[in-house]
Amino acid sequence: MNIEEVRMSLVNDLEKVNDLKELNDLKVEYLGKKGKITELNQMIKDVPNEEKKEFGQKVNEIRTMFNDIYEEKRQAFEAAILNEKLAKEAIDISLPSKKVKRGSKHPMTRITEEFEDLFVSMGYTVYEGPEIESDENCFQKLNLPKGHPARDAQDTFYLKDEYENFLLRSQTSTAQVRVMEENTEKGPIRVVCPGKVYRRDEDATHSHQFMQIEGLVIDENVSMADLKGTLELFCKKILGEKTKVRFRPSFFPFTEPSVEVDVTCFKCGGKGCPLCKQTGWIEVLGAGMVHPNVLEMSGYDSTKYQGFAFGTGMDRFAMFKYGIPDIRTIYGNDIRFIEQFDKKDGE
Ligand code: 2NL
Repeated sequence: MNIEEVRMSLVNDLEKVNDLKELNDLKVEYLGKKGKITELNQMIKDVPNEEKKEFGQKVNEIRTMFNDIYEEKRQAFEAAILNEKLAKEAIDISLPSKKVKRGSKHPMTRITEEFEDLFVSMGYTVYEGPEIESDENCFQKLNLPKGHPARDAQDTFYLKDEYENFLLRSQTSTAQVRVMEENTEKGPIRVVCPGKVYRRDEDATHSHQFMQIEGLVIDENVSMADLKGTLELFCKKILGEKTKVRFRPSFFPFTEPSVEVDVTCFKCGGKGCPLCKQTGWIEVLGAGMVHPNVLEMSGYDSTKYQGFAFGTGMDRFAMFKYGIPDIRTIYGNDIRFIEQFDKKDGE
């Protein structure tokens, strides 16, 4: 082929190219070892001397022309490939998103956190013990030796065989016994122990499993006045500042003296209604000064230290606060029940 023929076929061939592969095949066809432009180059030596310069320039022109068109086409093909890939991988952000279902806090979790926050603000720490406990921690260390009649009221679920000395705790006082035992310095204590407890009970207001919170304060010069002040503040913060509180003498084996705490009915304000059985008062807490035997059994010198303790069922507070008529719904795990507490408490 002469120079003009190569130029014509080159323009023609490059025009018809469809993709990168065909383009690169053309490069071999023109610039490869036996390529058309390579052959023109080899012809230079046979051209008469006076024509060499012009011939050589033309061959160079053609090579530059090929390379320019080649480069232009290559970029166009690569851009097309990239665009196709981008189009294929594009994410349609205009699609409506799927709603993420958000869980909600269980009403007992809410009440527990509310109680914890209040006591933490008064300088208490929070301690949760295990739910399986020894007879010793559950009863003996709380002044309820084996055979004590008050054990019957708290009868719970014992484990079998080699674990028969273990039971599901019937009160959270067991955790407080652990706090006293673990305090090797036998120094002051301010702790609340929330958690699940178990009893042999089952009706609309009693469940075999429920939740308690108990508090324990041990220090020098702790008196009944501290107990009254603390519990009065507690009742007002949880049930409202208008709440009146009264203390009645009572009995618990682990406190002496012992009291029961009533508050003015938060439904009728003390006038009398079905909730307070027309008395105007509702019992909410048991409390007392820690029995010297209890202090001594956990290594405290009862001539130096005194303490007060209190306990209450948190389920009852949840039932009052949220108007839950049957305690069993709290533990029924029915999602329709739990969902009703969504976005309550100003969340
Ligand atoms: C109630 C009454 C009460 C206590 C719990 C307690 C704990 C220790 C020592 C002394 Cl370690 N006392 N706890 C004291 C009085 C009453 O609970 O009606 N609970 C639902």
